[in-house]
Amino acid sequence: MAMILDAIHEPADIRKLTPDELSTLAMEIRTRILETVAKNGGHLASNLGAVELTLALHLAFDSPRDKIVWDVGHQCYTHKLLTGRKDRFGGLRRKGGILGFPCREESEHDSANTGHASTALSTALGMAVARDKAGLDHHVVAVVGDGSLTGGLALEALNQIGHLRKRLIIVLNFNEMSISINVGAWSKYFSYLVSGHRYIVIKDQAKSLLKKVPQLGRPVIKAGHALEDLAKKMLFPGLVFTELGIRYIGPVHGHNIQSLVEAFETAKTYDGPVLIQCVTQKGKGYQPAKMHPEKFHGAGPFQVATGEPLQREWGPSFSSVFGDSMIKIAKKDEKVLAITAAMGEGTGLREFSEKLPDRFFDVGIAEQHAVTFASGLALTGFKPVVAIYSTFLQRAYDQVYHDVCLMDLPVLFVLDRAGIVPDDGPTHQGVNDIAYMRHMPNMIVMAPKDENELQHMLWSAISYGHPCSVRFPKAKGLGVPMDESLQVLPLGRSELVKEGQDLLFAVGNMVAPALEAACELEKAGVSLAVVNARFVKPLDRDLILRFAGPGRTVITLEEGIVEGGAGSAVREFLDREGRFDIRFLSIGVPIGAYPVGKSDEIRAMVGLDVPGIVRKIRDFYQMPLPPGADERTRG
Ligand SMILES: Cc1ncc(C[n+]2csc(CCOP(=O)(O)OP(=O)(O)O)c2C)c(N)n1
Repeated sequence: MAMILDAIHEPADIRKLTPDELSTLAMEIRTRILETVAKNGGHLASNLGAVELTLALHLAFDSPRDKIVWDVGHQCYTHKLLTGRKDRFGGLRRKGGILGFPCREESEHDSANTGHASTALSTALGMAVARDKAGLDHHVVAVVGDGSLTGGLALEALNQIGHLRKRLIIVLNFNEMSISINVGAWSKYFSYLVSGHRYIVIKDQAKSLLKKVPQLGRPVIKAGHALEDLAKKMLFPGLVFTELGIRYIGPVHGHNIQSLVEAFETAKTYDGPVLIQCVTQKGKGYQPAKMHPEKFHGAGPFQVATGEPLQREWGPSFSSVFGDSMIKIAKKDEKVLAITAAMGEGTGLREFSEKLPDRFFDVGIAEQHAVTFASGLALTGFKPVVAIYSTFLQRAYDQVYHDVCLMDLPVLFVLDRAGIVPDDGPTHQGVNDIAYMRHMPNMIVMAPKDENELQHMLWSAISYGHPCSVRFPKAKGLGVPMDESLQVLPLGRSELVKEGQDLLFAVGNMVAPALEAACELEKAGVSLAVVNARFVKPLDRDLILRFAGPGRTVITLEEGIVEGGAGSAVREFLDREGRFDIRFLSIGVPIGAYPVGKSDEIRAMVGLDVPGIVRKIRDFYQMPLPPGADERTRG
């Protein structure tokens, strides 16, 4: 059957449609998103909630002339379908396919590459200032969720937006959710604006009051922004945005295309910043996602009929081992508290939050605040555990340095999604944390080789009494037996996993492939001792020196960037010790090589799978390839 979506090649095509056709198109888009995400995984609930909003944006604005800036960008699937990427949509988040986030290399309609939250307002303001400097007149529209508006960066932008008063349109996609229920005073305020009886009633009263003024009447209500503003100001002295210098329109029904377009058209007439609060529902149109928006925020493949995941997870993930260990640890030490920045579910802390609600803090999408909040707790005797994905903690670099490490405070940073991250593309790769953590003063940097070691590392970190970081990948554990009781690992001591002549010093999840590679290389006459580093800082100096005799080879292996990473740490140490007569190879992720795909596909692409590691080491030893070797092992 012919679909309306088939005839949509660019945003202008939707402007020819009747209201009924637009409603049908919205349904078709929902079906396309649902079917694709059910196969490939992705951000389902947010995208289902933003279909009408995106259609209305492309009806009211003229992209790419007008700039639409998506915050996070996880809700951009409809935008991708409308802007010439419908035929590539089946390859969403797949190797060689299109990204699940805006990407300038894909389309001129994507005005910025994004993936991290709370950036849109700053980017949009920069664009508005640049537009005015160039004497141009297009619109700049930032689309931001109520979750992302809790981020400090967004609030900093609001501060300058209210100050500069540039012509800028902020579309607030309000659904009362971040990934889980949105938290905090902001979120309460938005809810008040929408459902607060007082607002609706007073707004209606204001309108009828205005209508009753004989000289003014209905036309003036539409045109008389100034008067309405005056009335609003008188009636709503607490209207935060208006008082900041940003006009407020709303609340608008976020699934009614006509209401949305009307609001956007009104906003276009303003000569200054304006915020439109659009009320949407996450998961709209698909019952399982509506019922469990947090489960379908970022979902793996699932059955459309039931919403049940296609791949059953066998065995615990590192995240769930972290969550379970935290409950154990909190029972042993009452000073331990858990902090997350809007990622309670993803970091495995949900059960902790239910069992120990008084010891759990979700601060919203506010990584910087999470760290300094932890600092305050640590300064007064608590032992906070800050669980943040590796890529998102980048944002709090200075807080880790200034508020925790310089004061040598006992804060534990638990970096989930460290190393190669599947599906989400460059913005989500967790490859920088070893480099950004190891030069922090007083910081202990650790990575477990398996899930059993993870629980001991967490407990050790609590016992050391210094800033610590523990990193692990988005992956299931190796299925090793779990010890009942928690042990404190000797600080700065590595573990020799396999004897050998030269040293292969592997970090965290690279220990298992290192062992496999070493066994493979053994057959080719290369004898490598495999060491589980455990600590990138402090390094196990004695062990490294044992292998660093003249003419010997030291190889490091980590799932992080080479520059500044664990390999750099070992190399710098050997240099300081004057061991210049060794051969040294550092294997890691090349900077900027962050393709999209499954973790194993990305590892193969950057040479961090077993054949890739074997190839690199064999090349290093300049050994000829054995006959019939896997093609991928050729240089
Ligand atoms: C700095 C940062 N922290 C955390 C995340 C993970 N994250 C992605 S979307 C999201 C929730 C966003 O909520 P909101 O902006 O309200 O959008 P919604 O999905 O509700 O439409 C979070 C926490 C991120 N992308 N960036």
